[in-house]
This record gives sequence, C-alpha cells and structure tokens, in this order.
Amino acid sequence: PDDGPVAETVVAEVAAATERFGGSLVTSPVTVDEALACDVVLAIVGSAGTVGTASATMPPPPGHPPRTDPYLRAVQAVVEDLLALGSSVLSPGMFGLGRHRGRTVVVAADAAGLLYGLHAMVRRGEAALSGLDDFVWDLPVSSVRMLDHWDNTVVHPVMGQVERGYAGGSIFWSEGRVRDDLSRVAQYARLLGSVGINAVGLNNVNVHAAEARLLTDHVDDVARLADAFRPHGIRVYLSVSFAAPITLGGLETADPLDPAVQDWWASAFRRVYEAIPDFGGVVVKADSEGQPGPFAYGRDHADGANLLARALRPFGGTVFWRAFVYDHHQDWRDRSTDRARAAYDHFTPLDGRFDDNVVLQVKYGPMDFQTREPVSPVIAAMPRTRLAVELQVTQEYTGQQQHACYLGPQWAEVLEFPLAEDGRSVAYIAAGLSEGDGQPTPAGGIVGVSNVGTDEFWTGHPLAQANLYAFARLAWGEEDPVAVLDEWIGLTFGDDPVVRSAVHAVLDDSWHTYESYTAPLSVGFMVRPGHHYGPDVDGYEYTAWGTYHYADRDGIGVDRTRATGTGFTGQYPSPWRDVYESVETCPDELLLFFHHVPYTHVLHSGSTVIQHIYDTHADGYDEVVRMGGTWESLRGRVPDAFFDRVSERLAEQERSAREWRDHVRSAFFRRSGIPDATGRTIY
Ligand code: GCW
Repeated sequence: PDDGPVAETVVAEVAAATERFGGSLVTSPVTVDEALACDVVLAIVGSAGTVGTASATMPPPPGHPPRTDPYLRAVQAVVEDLLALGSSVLSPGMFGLGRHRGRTVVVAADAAGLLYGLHAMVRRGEAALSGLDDFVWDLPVSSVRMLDHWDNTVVHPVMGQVERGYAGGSIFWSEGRVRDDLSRVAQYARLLGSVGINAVGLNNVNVHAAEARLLTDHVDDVARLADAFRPHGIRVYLSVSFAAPITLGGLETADPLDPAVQDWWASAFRRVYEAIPDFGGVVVKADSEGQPGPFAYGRDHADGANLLARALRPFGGTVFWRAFVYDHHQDWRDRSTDRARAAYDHFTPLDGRFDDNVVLQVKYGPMDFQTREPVSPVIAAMPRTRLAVELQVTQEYTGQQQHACYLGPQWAEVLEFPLAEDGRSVAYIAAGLSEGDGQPTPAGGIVGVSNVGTDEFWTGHPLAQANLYAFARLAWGEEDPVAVLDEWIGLTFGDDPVVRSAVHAVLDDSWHTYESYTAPLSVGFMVRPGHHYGPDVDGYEYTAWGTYHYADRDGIGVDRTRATGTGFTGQYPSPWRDVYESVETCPDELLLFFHHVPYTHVLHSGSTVIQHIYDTHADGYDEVVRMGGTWESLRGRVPDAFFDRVSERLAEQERSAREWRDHVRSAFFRRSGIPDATGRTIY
C-alpha cells in the first residue's frame, strides 16, 4: 500500500530486488489468489491494532481511493494466522518475519516496521526464502534510536569540521551550506534506516555562529536533509544555541521567562515546521563548556528546557536536553569539587519539572566517555523524567579510529547494567519499561555520537564501521555484541569462514585490549590534552577540567566514598552505593574510579595494583601485535583497499600501544620505585 515515503521505499527496494533476480512484483490492491501465489508477502496491518480491527485501522491515506475488499481479505488471510502464532498487538516499528504456509511473510503495524522487517529478511540471506514454517516477532526496545553528528557547517579553527571526527569532513555540510550532492547522505540514510535508527542530529552540540543560523537562515538546507532521511523513517533534529534570541533575534536577553524570548522561539519553530512538517526537534548543550544557558538569568535547566519544549509542542517536536553540565574552570587544588557528581547534583532536584516533550540526555558515565566508567547514577535517579542514554560511537577516548576498538561489548554492558534499585537495566529505564509490577518510567531513548565522515570508508578505520552497526543494533534491543559483530562480518565480507574467524579474533576483545594498554583500572584521562590521542599520565592532572587521578609515590585513584571521599558513591541506589563504597566489593575494573589505594593494594584478581599496571600494559601491546598478524593472514581474502587501510591503522595502533605501554609502565615505576616482578624492560 502507498502509505507515504517509507512505504514507497519498501516498494522500491523490493522492486529493485525482484528485477535483479528476475522476479515480479505485485502491489496493492491484490486479490487473495495473487497474494497467496507470491513467494514473499509484505503487509502493513494497521497501527497498534489487532487483526480483528485491521480493516478499521487501515484507512487509505488522504486523497487515495478506499482500499478494496480483496486486498484486505488477502492480508487478513495471512495475518490472522500469524497473529495466532504469537503477538496479538503490533506496536510502532514492530514486525513479524518468517516462513508461513510455504511463503516468506513480513507483517508490520506501520511502514517503518515493514522497512525494518524487510531489512531483517535481507540480513537472513537465502535462509529467509526457504525452509519450514518458523515465525518471529521483533520490536525495538527503545522508541528513539538517535545518532548525533558533531558536524560544523564550516571548518572550525581548532576542532576541524567534525568535532571529535576521525573520518574526514561532514557528509552533510560544505562551506556553510548543505552539500549540493546528497547522494552520500541518501546512502547513509538507507543504511541507518535498515538497522532501525529513527532520529539524526544534523549539527554539533557546540553551536558556533555559522551553525546557529541553520535554524533561521538555512531552513531550506535543513529541509533538503530531512527529505533525504524521511524515506527511511528518520526525523532530523538541529542543535540550537540557547542565546539565539540575542545573537539571531537581536533581543537583549535569552531569559526563558521573558515573553519576548518565548515568542521568538515560537516563531522560529513555526517557520521551521512550515518547511519541514515532521521536523524532530532540537538537541541542546547549555551551560556546559562555554555554551550559553539559563544560569545566566538565574534560571534552572527545567526553565530552560521547558522554554523550548513549549515552543515546539504545537508542532509535536521534542527537546533533547543534555545533562553534561559541570564546572570546567575548576581549581585543581580544590579537592572538594568532584566533576563526577555534577550531573546528578544539577539535575536530580529538577525531577518532575520537565515538560513531557523534554528528554534529558545523559552520558553513560558520570565523567566523559572514558574507556571504562561506572554507569551514571543519574539514570536511576529521575523516575519522573524521560531519560536518554548517550554513547560515543566516534572513538574520542578509545583510539580515534586509528585503533581497532569494537565498542559493542562496552555498550552492551552499559545497557544491561541493572542500575535501578528494583533491578531494571539502563536499557529498560531509557525505554520507559517496568519490570514485573514496577511503575514504568516515561520513555527517552538511546543516542550515539556518530563516527562517519567523507572518508572513502566512511569511518576512517574500516573496522570502525562495526561500531556504527553495533550501536544501531544494540539501541534496537539486541543484547549479544559478538552476535551483532558476526552479523556485520557476514554482511560486509560474505561467508568466507577464514575471514569470519579472523575478524572476530581482531575485534571481539579489542575494547579490553585497548583498556589494558591505556589508562588503568578506570582512572581515565591519561591522554594528551586537547586532541586526546596518545599517553600523557599527567596531561590533565593540573588543569581546570576536573579530571584527576592523584597518583603520587604511594598510590593512585580518586576517593569518591561517602566515608572519606567526595561522597559520589551516595548518588547510587542500593546495592551499588555499598558495592562501590567498599574496596572489598568494588569490582577491580572500577577500583580507581572510586578509591585511592596504595600501589601494593591486592586486587580481587590476586595481583597488586602496580603489578596489574605492569602486566596489562605489556600484555595489551603483545595482543595488538597478535591482532596485526591475524589481519595479515587475510591478505587477498578481502578487498585490497580495505585490507591496506586496516593494515596501516594496525601499524599505527601497534606504534601507539607501544608508546602507551612504555610511557605508563615507566611513569609508575618512577613514581613507586617498585620493580616489575616479571623483569620486563622498564625505561
Ligand atoms: O568529551 C567532550 C569532548 C567535546 C564535546 C563534549 C560534549 C561536543 O571532548 O569535544 O563537545 O564532550 O559531549 O559536549
């Protein structure tokens, strides 16, 4: 059925495939016999309704002739059986896929679900088209699955065009305007739609002068991007500057309680929606790292977020308001301020005050996208607020797409972590789902910072494509990161078992490998300031950023206990507040995030902290050498250009891992004076 641009996309995809393979395509209206004669049947059966009401919930789109009875009966004949197989209610984005009565069937509640079902069928490959009856339902856990681009429209003097981008320029923007040729954006949109992404932020959350004007002067450009994403079920969002009423509107204030400010936002959004009726809304970084915000007017972040939410409400738009608010002018001498506490301290008092079209977007950890952090306690502390969890697909602190570092396992750990007192996981909280009889919280979403750019392999490191894919699949609700990687390998390289096992050997454990040769035991931030690449143990130690490790000759780590430290452990619900409070129960991998311990402290693993540092850094480097050898065995088995680019990056990873190993091992030997028990060289 022609139910809009996404349904048209499904028809076009199927038409292209049938033509390629010499089949034929019948589109509605069809007779029962025609439908049942097809090898593959794809059907929309009405949104959130049962099949009993399918005919009632399938009004034709405006301007279209009424649906014909034979079409409805054909759909119903198949669907009635299918619903009896399992689900009686279809929700948005949900689909059923499988073999049924000798044919392959995809059914969904809406066009987006049909699109997802079609691509799920493609992922199954030939197996989807043969075999015995076997039917499964699948649905996204989280209703919003979003990628944020930190793209500037112009090249920023310090950050380049894409902030923390490691894959070339922006695929959207060039010289201040949308690109003329959007064919790459169309490919990207198709890719994202195929794995269930349904929202994209088009510009950097640090909104500079040129980009602020997208909202007012370049809505036509934004509309062209919206046109490219719409056929794949994706709505676009803009990052906006809280000071826009002043900088763009010429007002004297951006105070959220000022009626002129409220009017300014209302009319700005009205103009956007005239051009883009399905515009998603805005992403806002306010009072953070120099971005303007409501604090300047003595207002809080609920006042700020609700200002925009009320201006967007008439049009159905949403505000994604970031919780990444902390003091970036901290005096390093001040031991009483703990950056890890900041988001919780700022936002939890506001729980219940945000309008229902505000989503609070929380970084997964309390600090800033480190290789290892505990899960942010904010996520369990605001039951009356819609919460989205923000992950970083772009590898700012995890090797910058020079290092192979598959982040699926990190994200799976975060999303499955049973943070809430009632045991609900982070993914459940973000999805607004309850457990058992528990009270459901309102739904937010899962957000990732994108890692693509104009690079010919899209992601700089070709293997970093796996991170983009895994983000989408885990945001959808898949749980096993190695199974997701396996899917990506099959879709990317085909069926060669040698390639499959080698790519697994390189990537499966690469996050742990990266962790082992960089900052130890979750202490974080031992990177070169500014660009954040490569080792520098004290790089951030005496700066204003609040990211300290306090390593001296005797010990290392941040005391965040209630008993003797910053009290951060008290922000966690039970049992985590006690698990993290005690060195006895704190997991090794989070030890230095919560505790300052002597180098001789014995870990649960049986090793001392200092020996752990020596061993993991040496072993991690050895593992990178092994990864290089494994990849080398694929020469000639994967496309040459792909092979060569990965080989170059693995060589750099090996060089950098060696640098990390020697820098960190030497730095801690010089501090502690304790030798490496294995006698390996220290410089
Ligand atoms: O990790 C830090 C990055 C900044 C980024 C900021 C944020 C967009 O170093 O480049 O700014 O986080 O998430 O806002």
